[in-house]
Amino acid sequence: MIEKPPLTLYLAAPRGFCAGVDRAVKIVELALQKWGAPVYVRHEIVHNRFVVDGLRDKGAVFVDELDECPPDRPVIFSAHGVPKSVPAEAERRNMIYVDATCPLVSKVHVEAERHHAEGLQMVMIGHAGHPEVLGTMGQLPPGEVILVETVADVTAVAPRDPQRLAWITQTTLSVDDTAAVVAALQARFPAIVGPAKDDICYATTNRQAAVKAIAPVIDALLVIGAPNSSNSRRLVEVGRSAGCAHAQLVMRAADIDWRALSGIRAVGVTAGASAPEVLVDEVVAAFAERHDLTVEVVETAQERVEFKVPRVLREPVAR
Ligand code: 0JX
Ligand code: SF4
Repeated sequence: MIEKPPLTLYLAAPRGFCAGVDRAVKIVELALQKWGAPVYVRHEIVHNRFVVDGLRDKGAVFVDELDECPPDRPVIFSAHGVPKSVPAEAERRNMIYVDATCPLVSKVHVEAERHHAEGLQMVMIGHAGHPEVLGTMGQLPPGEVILVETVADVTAVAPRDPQRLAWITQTTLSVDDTAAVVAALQARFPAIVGPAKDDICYATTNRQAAVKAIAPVIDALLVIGAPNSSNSRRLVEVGRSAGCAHAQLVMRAADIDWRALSGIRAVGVTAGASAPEVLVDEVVAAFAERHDLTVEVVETAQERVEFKVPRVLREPVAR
């Protein structure tokens, strides 16, 4: 029998589902129980094909825009948030809708509205075209929020009044890259106001810290997550910046580039906030097939955050 090469697999903790994702998935499941299929969902409820396919099998129908939904079926808005125009349109069409926006994204929406009410224009740090950015910027009239992605973008910011400015962020950014953009904004606009640190959520922060903790001892990092998942992609970048040159984003075990991993002695595994634990199990099992595997869990924080589902889904089904 050929001996399997030894490998230590460092499993980052926390990893995978955050409280906002957990709630969003539950909302779709409860809506299907309450109203039956089909229930429409505007945008992928979270950025994970495995989760989306599972809900589709139960009767969810995923659409890009509200006008693809019939007015007589319930519609759910994804965890990433929506511009104000979306619930407004659902109300105009008399639709039943449930907003699965993560409460930590909604908190940024409220913060943006508060700055606006005080007459401040905003700079949002985020990724152009991402649904959360479209949703947050869409809380306010056009021109009220200026988007910057990088330190270099700060040079081009041309506010109405540099004395009346605030900054906000997307919740899933790189903690370190964001700190650099904030510093550039503060240097250019000393009067700018903002949150105590940033708007990056606890889950994003914790998952990045866990990757930093394992990066020095691993030869390669696998991040389980989708290519359109912002927080998952940031984990790959964080791994690389923390010294792990080989970092792969994989949707599941079948995507692993085994050739790139040949000869390694230690691998790190983590999962983005939208990746279910079953895909982590699958990846660990794939390593166990090829290696004499030792699994070490490296826990850098414990998470006890939970969010309630909206009241309409906590009420008993009318018979
Ligand atoms: O692309 P994101 O990281 O914002 O979304 P994803 O992967 O669906 O993660 C969970 C939802 C996060 C909202 O903040
Ligand atoms: Fe909410 Fe953070 Fe999860 Fe996004 S990543 S859904 S902001 S907890």
